[in-house]
Amino acid sequence: MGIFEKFKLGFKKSAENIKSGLREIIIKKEIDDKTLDEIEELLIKSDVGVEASSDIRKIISEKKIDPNLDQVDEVNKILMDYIISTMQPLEKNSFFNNQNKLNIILISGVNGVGKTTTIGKIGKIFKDNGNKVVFSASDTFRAAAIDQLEKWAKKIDVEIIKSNPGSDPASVAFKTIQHAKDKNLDQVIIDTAGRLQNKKNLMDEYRKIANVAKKIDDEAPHQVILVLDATSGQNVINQVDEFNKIIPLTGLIMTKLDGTAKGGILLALAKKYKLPIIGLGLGEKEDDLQIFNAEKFAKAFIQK
Ligand SMILES: Nc1nc2c(ncn2[C@@H]2O[C@H](COP(=O)(O)OP(=O)(O)OP(=O)(O)O)[C@@H](O)[C@H]2O)c(=O)[nH]1
Ligand SMILES: [Mg+2]
Repeated sequence: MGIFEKFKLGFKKSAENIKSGLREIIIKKEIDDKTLDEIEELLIKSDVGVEASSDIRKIISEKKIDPNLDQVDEVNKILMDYIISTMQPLEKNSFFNNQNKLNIILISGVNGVGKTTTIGKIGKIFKDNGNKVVFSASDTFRAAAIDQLEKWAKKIDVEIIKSNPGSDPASVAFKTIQHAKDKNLDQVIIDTAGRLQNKKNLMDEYRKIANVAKKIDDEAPHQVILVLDATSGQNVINQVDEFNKIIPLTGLIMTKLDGTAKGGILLALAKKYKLPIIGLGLGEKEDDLQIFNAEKFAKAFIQK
C-alpha cells in the first residue's frame, strides 16, 4: 500500500461519518437554517473545531446550492476548498532542505506521542535530501529511550551523540551541537523526554536545552517542533498552548493518522494557531511520514 492509500484509509471512518451524516441531514429541497445547524454540529463532532465549523456553515449558507444538484457532493466540495485554502499556507516543504548552515531542531511533546519515531523518519528525509544529520539523545530520563534513538540512527545511518541515562539533557545537546559545528554537519535533531506540560522541573529542563543551544548559536533552536498524537483528540489544543508558552513553536507534526484517527483536529489547529504543519505520521516505519500537503490532506479527509 502506498503512503497516500494508507493516509486515505486512516480517514475512511471519519470521512464516512461525515458523508453519511450529511446524507441523513440533507433530505429537503433546500438547505434551511435547521439543516445548517445540523451540518455545523456534525462538523464540530468530527473535531474540526467551532471556528472552522461556523465558517463552513456560513459558506454553505451563502452559496445557495441548487437543490437539483447532489447537495452532499456540493457540501463536500465546499469542505474541500475550505480545507485547502486554510491549510495550504501552512505547508512547509522547505523544512527538509539543506539550509547551508547548521540547523538545530528541538523535538517536543508529551509522553508517547511518537517523538523518537518521528525523529527517525524526519532524519531519513533529511538524509535523502543530502543533509549530514546528527541526533542528540537528550531524553536521558529512560535508558531505553537512548537505545531506541540509537537503533534509529543505525537504521538510517546517521550519527548520534549520547551520554549515560540520568545525565543532564542540556549537556548532551551542547555536546551534539559542538560536534556538529566541528564536523560541519547540517542538521542537529534533539530528542527530548516526554513530559507532562504541568510538571515544572521537566519543563525547566526542556527550557534549559534551548538556552544551552543559544549559547552556541544565538538563533538556535531554529526549529521547535511539537509532536502531537492524532488519537489524543481535543487535548492537543492544550498541548500546543502549554508548549508554546515555554519556547515558541515553529511547527507541528501529527502522528498516528493511520488507523482510526479523527484527523479533523488538524483543521482546528490550523485555524487556531496557523503554525506550519511539517508532516503527518502514518505508521511506525522509516518511510511512514508524509510531508504535509493540504490538497492531499483535504482529499483524504473527504475520501475524494
Ligand atoms: N501507528 C503509528 N504508530 C506510531 C506512529 N508514530 C509513533 N508510533 C508508535 O507510538 C509509540 C510511541 O512512539 P515513540 O516514538 O516512542 O514516542 P515518544 O514520544 O518518543 O515517547 P516517549 O519518549 O516515551 O515520550 C511507538 O510504539 C511507536 O512505534 C505513527 O505515526 N503511527
Ligand atoms: Mg521518545
